[in-house]
Amino acid sequence: MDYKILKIEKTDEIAVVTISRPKAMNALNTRFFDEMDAAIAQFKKDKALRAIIITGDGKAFVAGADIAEMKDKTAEEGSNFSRRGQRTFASFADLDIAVIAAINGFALGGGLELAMGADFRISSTKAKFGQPEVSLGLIPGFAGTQRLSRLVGKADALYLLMTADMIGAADALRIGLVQQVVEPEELMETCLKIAKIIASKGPKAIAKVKAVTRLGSEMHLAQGSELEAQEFGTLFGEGSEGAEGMTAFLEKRKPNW
Ligand code: CO8
Repeated sequence: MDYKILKIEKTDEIAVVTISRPKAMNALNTRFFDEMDAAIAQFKKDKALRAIIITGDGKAFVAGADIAEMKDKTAEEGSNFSRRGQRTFASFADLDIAVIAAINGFALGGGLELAMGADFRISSTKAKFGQPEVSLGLIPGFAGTQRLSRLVGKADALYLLMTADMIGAADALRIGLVQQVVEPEELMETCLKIAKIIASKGPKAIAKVKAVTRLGSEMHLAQGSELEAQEFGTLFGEGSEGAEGMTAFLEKRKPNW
């Protein structure tokens, strides 16, 4: 695909995806979702890829869905656009490699929903977070009502969803919405460092720890624990990743995945 909004730079095992429509604060339009679907399909085929960092160009990470494009939708079109976005963000979240959001600026509405699809979020001190949809007479449509309460708990989620308050990076860290806050000039370096750490681990183990954690968090504890036991077992046996990792430890060498 000829990308017009996404800039994709791949170095070794890491892809950096920059959303670049800075004049519209990187607002998410239909073209963005087309490009994102194509990029996800490309990432799924790339067996060398170990991590993706998603960020925004300019002042914003993403300032939400494109209000100008959305304004004249009918009820049915609104629901369809919502489902479309949810599907794209779900397939992004479900990638079996690390997905890191590098939040450089405003992460509002659909932008915060995109960031919440990542495995975790690293924020610049300059970033601002919010779900301002009620100010527009709307509610989040890209699974924000669901992901936010799962990430930060119901009360903090409802506070953000009902007040449309825009919070800074320190408050986002306090409620667990982001995992680290760094100076703007250190943002990409920090994310690349984390991505490289993850890339050095067993790729199957990374895929499984992500899947079991994500799936298990929607299950009863006993069910999730059984899922863990089953997946734990798949990493053992001759030629397995676990066998190589444990042998390498005992032989005091780096594992050869
Ligand atoms: N959509 C379209 N254009 C936008 C958006 C957006 N979300 N955000 C900013 N822009 C545009 C502005 O219109 C402006 O364009 P222009 O220069 O042509 O006038 C340009 O970007 C720069 O913006 P500002 O001049 O406003 O810049 P400021 O620095 O003063 O303010 C803000 C930055 C605070 C980010 C401000 O632009 C703002 O509040 N933006 C809107 C934030 C918002 O309400 N986001 C939620 C959108 S709704 C949503 O995301 C729902 C998701 C689910 C959809 C479900 C499908 C149905």
